[in-house]
Amino acid sequence: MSKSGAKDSIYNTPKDMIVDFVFDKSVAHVFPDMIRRSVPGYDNLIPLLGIIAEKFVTANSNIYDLGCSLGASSLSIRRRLNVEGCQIIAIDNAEAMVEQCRENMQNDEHSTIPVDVICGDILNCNISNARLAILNFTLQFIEPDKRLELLSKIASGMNQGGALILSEKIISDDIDEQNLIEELQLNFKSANGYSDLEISQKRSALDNVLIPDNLATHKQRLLDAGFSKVIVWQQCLNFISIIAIK
Ligand code: GEK
Repeated sequence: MSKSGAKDSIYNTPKDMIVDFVFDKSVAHVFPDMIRRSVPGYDNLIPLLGIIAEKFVTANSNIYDLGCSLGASSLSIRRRLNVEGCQIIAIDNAEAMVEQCRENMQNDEHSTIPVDVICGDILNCNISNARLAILNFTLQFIEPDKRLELLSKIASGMNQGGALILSEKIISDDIDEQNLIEELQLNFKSANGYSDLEISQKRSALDNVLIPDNLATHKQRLLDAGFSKVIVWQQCLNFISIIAIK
């Protein structure tokens, strides 16, 4: 994905002050490596998005990739899908991500499905004639009190029988479960070569930025937003992915 395939070493030296995490140029540069080494199950999940798309996308409909980063989800869908008249609308509000995402789409010769890569806030975008929407690890970065409104907008703009894929980091109310699963995720990061310093500095940077919900909150909010069926189709430690069907 990233042309360079660069290794994430953003937090490997001590920082005087940890500022809130932002999706800037330095993050875009190492993003594929960063997400793969931090999110258990990510490498398994991405190719399956194409398979899920085949099930839900019908001719002449829209597919939304919300918080697209470098376009991994869009590429997976685009490479798998063979349906007339569809288009993908990929949106991210980080300019550095959008720039690299556009380049990734241009370099992808596997599909003719058009992709419109837009730099913008998903809270302000229009959703219409959708058969598939993807929120792949993006809702967790949206202010909690705006999450229901966003999901309701997606459900309203979705055709009957269409689906939202929602992937998120989750927390558990059961303290033992939370501690165990979190420890295992940290071990996953260590096993992928992150030092204790990198793990703790990144964690502090994400503290106010990535705000996870528990699974029950996700399920109820999706139903409240207008989806009729909510199915967990992948869980890997504290990272889940849900299909919500309208
Ligand atoms: C993937 N989906 O590889 N509007 C638009 N974009 C936003 C907003 C917003 N309000 N808030 C955050 N973002 C991708 C991975 S990353 C997940 C998604 C992660 C964007 C932000 O700029 C970033 O690119 C993305 O959401 C989250 O499948 O870094 O853990």
